[in-house]
Amino acid sequence: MDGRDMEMWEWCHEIPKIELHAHLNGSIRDSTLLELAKVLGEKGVIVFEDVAHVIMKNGRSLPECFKLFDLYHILTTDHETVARITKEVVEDFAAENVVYLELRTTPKKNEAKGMTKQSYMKAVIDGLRAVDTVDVALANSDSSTDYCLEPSPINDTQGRIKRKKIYVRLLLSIDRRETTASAMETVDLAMKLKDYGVVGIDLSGNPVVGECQTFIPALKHAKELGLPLTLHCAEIPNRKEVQAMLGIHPERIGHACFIEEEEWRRIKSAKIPVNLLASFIMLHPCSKHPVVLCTDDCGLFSTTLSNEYYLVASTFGLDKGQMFQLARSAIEFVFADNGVKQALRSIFEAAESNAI
Ligand code: 6MZ
Repeated sequence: MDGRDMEMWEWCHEIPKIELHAHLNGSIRDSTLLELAKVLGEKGVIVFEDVAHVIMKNGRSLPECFKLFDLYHILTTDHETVARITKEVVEDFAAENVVYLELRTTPKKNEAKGMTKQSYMKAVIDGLRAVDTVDVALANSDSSTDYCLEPSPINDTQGRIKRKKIYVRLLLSIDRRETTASAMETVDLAMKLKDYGVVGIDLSGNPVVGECQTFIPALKHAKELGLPLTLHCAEIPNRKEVQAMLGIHPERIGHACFIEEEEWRRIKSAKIPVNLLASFIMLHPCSKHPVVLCTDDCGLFSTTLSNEYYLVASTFGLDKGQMFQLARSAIEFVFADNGVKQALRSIFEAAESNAI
């Protein structure tokens, strides 16, 4: 990287950013995964050496990613670990100046560990409460049970009070492997947890698995309850499914790698925002269609949101003004309420004169 590239890389780190597509278990630090694998290796549950080199590998195919998720889920089966990874993931995003994070995760049942979907989510919320390197603004600001966790301030090296603040909202994911009943349970749980910052439903999982008629009823149920939807759409070619998904009018879609001309017309005329990673960018980031840059799985893909911004800036030759506008435009597509949107507008406004 030459000096100019380095300056742009640092600038991408410094500007405020909004992350709308991050999977909890895909965002775990490698160091944490290795530590968890070591413990399970010592207990004889896994062979540490086999797992360590899989964790550290770079450049994975999509099927390899889904094999790896099965491993991650073995490493993160208990409530304490779920709380720990949540805390770390939020702290990592805040450290690179993400000011609003919509973190998605699949509520999991694990009878052997006494885990229900609800207790899994309680562990996630406990993890958010345990964050101590930044202030976390949780829950909807207009809700009666709103709380903003503001631990006592810390000092920087010059003794000035300096704390970052991050707004965090949660999306509950339905895994494509689930039954309709299990998917319905997730939607009902999301409604129950609205006061704890749950703002919508995601559909994700291995795109070669599952049939849309299994999960469409649960997605429609979410719609009827007023929960916004963000769907993994067209990660592989599947025209029938793309049409069924567009038929339920999702608020956002992710990936959109294999979309036919006619479906693009529908997506564009309905102005459905698309979440993209730099390496899978299917639309020009400055096209009129709403695009939001995201990491998806920053642990799995060994990336950061700042890095995705840098890659887009260098690939498309965008200047700071265009990149800042790209970052700011994501405000309009967050699932949080207007109070949060307004707060985010102020954050970007305050940062603009320094940034450009
Ligand atoms: C589809 C993905 C995904 O929910 O256990 N997930 N689903 N496409 C992707 N692109 C690579 N990346 C992650 O986080 C991990 C789960 O998120 C979904 C998968 O279902 C994976 O098991 P949670 O926190």
